[in-house]
Amino acid sequence: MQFHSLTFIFVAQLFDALVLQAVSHIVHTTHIRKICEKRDIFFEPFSCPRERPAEMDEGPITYVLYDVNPGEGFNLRRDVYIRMAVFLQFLRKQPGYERVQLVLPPWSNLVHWRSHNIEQTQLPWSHFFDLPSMKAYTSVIDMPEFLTKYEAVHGQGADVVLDEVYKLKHFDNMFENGVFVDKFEEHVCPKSDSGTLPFLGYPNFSANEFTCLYFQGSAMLLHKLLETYKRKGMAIRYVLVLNAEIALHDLWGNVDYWEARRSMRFAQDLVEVADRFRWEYLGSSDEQDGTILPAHWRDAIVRRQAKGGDYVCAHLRRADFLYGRDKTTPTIQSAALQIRAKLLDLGLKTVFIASDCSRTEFYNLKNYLKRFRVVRFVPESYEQRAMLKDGGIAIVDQIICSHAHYFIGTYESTFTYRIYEEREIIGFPKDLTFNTFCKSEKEMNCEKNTVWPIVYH
Ligand SMILES: Nc1nc2c(ncn2[C@@H]2O[C@H](COP(=O)(O)OP(=O)(O)O)[C@@H](O)[C@H]2O)c(=O)[nH]1
Ligand SMILES: [Mg+2]
Repeated sequence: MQFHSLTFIFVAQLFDALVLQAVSHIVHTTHIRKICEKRDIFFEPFSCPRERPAEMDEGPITYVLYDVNPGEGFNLRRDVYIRMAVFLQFLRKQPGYERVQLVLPPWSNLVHWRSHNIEQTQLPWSHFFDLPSMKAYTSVIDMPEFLTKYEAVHGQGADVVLDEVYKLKHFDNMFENGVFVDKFEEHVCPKSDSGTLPFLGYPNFSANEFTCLYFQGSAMLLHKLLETYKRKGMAIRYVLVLNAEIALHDLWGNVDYWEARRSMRFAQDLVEVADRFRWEYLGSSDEQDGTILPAHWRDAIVRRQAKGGDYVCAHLRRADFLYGRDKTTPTIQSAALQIRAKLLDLGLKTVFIASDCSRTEFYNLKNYLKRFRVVRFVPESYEQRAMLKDGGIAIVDQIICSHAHYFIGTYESTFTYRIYEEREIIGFPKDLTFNTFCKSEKEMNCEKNTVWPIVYH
């Protein structure tokens, strides 16, 4: 009798254990994603595919991802990064955000990238920039690094589920009662803004909450936005801001701006290609030109003694500028005449042309400048083009222009503005940098680009 009841208890317990295991398995397999995503403290230890990293116990982490209007070019995107980086530096000092990380949006088939026979999708920032240098300014991570971190918590190959996505849009009336006040306001999302779009170009990204907002103000207003929608007890929070270009600079051109800007050094591979070209075709090197920079951007000091290589650089923006900005963009002939006048004035014989012009336009330009050397960077092989990509070729152009003795750029081109900044960082006298083409060589007093000189602490 006793033996039987013991057997019964044992069988019953075994049965219970099996049922429990089966149930927990069902919970495990069917709710694994949901539970892990919600980071439920009770279920997490036995439902999440990997152990919770120890670093998560040090306080909540917010990942701020962002993207820019798809039509925007490379150099405006660089400017949006500065707004976000300066904002992040501020945010890191706010309670609860000490461990915030900014995630860089990959570069994908930008409208101006016209080489269709090379692969240029989802390029990380490290392809163009020196990430360790950028990290020395603020907590910024490239997308591949983010994906690795995400998988470490949610399991290998896990789809990325963002907690919140905010799509920003301008208010219809920005100056209500004649004043511009910082504010944001929810509105009903138009059908085209549905949350199912591939975020950042990744089909496996989705969102728990998708909110459409009218937004006006500086990037600092994003702090209020994060606070407004914050939920209690989130160990990790994934937020994506779409159309981040709507958020403005807090103060454009102040010390914070320039610190973030100085940290954006170019990737070493690109610098090497540009340096080799400078040496071989322009006889220019940092030693000769007085353009050596300290190894770390933080060690730079105010200087304006850079001499530059013995050439003029002209950034001649064509393509869409010929339509959108035809009133301020010169013809090839007029640009040639303006370059010629400057070469004669400076007693120089060589001009380096950075341009998105066609081959015919370049041929014509050369014809107008027959007595001078007209040089342009073209990748030496298909392999080099495929390695650099269109974005890398543009950066090589920018580096070469940044080292010229004299620079002249295109009115209202952000490509030109980024070269101005680079030359300010290198330390050229202002008059060798802040020059702008006029529509015609006859009106030398045309409207010029704004001068934003560098400032240091
Ligand atoms: N390689 C090269 N590409 C250029 C040059 N100028 C413009 N582009 C291309 O055209 C794009 C222009 O867009 P963006 O960067 O927004 O500058 P913006 O439109 O001039 O303000 C660049 O990103 C390049 O892809 C140039 O001098 N050299
Ligand atoms: Mg543009």
